[in-house]
This record gives sequence, structure tokens and C-alpha cells, in this order.
Amino acid sequence: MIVVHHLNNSRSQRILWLLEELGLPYEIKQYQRDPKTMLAPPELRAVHPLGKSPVITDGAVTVAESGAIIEYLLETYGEGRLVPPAGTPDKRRFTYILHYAEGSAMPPLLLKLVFDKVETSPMPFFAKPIARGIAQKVKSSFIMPNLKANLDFLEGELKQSTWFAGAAFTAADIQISFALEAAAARGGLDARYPKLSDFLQRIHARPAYQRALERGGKYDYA
Ligand SMILES: N[C@@H](CCC(=O)N[C@@H](CS)C(=O)NCC(=O)O)C(=O)O
Repeated sequence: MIVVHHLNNSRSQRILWLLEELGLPYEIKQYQRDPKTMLAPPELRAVHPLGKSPVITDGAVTVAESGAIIEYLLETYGEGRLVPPAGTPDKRRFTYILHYAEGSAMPPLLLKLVFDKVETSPMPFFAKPIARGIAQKVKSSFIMPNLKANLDFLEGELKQSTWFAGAAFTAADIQISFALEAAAARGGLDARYPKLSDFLQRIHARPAYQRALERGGKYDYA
């Protein structure tokens, strides 16, 4: 039996969604973030040394890292579903998005989260203007231009095709969804990006997406 070690409000929602799209049986083991630090509980380190989510176990096999989990599930149980045929341009776009989502799209979103926190964290009054000034400078000179470049790029991808790896919905759409949901919550994805806004509406309407939310519990990207 596939077990998804599922942290609340996390990327593991994507794995539940993929399993629902594939119609595979699975169990969920729930883990709760520390409400103060937002970190995963130490029990998750017993499953994988980094203690991050998602991680799955499937009998004796343990797989961590969203992209690797998606590849494992598609190769082991996919029977050719949710992936473009090998050797095609769509397959190359698929592989690119699988890596790009965590390798390039997420870092500026994570940096924004960290520097937003720097701006609002309690600190001695004399340190506040300095911390705020540094945070605002890093955001305006580095983080926000990077976020914009990524959103512009992704909007352009959806001008080429209905989904991120061609005409058919694939697991690449699942993999990029977390970055887009996070960008809609706190990274500038708004009505200026009609294709990306429409993508979010289309994925939210998918029955498998809704089933995954019912099983994993509601989650918040902000
Ligand atoms: N690139 C990894 C990122 C894993 C990751 O950072 N997961 C976050 C949840 S979205 C986590 O476990 N955070 C809790 C912590 O760092 O303690 C993946 O895609 O699986």
C-alpha cells in the first residue's frame, strides 16, 4: 500500500491529487506543522532524514522530493497516463516543468516568504528600520523582478498550449500547481495573468483535485 506522509498546508497535496487522478489506493499519515515555527514535526525525520513533506513509502521503497515521487508513481503505476509520449517535444516540456517547478519557480517565492517575515517579525525598535530597509531592498531589486519574470514566462507557456506540456493534462500541471497557488496567494499572480488565473480555475474544478482536498484536508498557501 502506498502511504503518503502528509504535512498540513504543504506540497504533499500535489501527491494526493496525482494519486486521485490515477485512481490508485493509498493511505495518508497526517503530520502537523508546529504552529509557531511552521516546521514539520520531528517524527517525519524517521521516514526520511530531511523530515520534509512530501515523502511516500510503498512497501520497502521510500521516495522523497515531489518531482521524484511523481516520476516513481507514473513509472510504477501510471501505465502511460499523465505523461506525454517519450521522445516528443511535449515530453521535453514535461520534464522541464517537473524540474523547473522546484528548481527555479519556488526559490523566489520562498525568499519572498522569508523577507516578508523579516519585515513583520518582532524586534527591538532601533533594529526595525534597518531590517525593513534591507528586506525591502532585496525584494524590490531581486525577488520581485524574478517573480515577475517567472510569471511572465509561465503565462507565455499557456499561450502556446492549453496545459503546460501540450494539449493534454499531465502530471507537469500538478507539479507546477503549487508554485502558482503560492504566487496567487502571495507572489503577484493576479488578473494581469489571465492564462494562469484560468489554469488555477480549471485545476480547482477537476474532481480528482477536489477529492484530494477532501482526503488531505483543506489547505492554505498564504
Ligand atoms: N523540493 C521539495 C521541498 C520539500 C519541502 O520543503 N516541503 C515543505 C512543505 S511544503 C516542508 O516539509 N516544510 C517543513 C519543514 O521544512 O520543516 C519537494 O518538492 O518535495
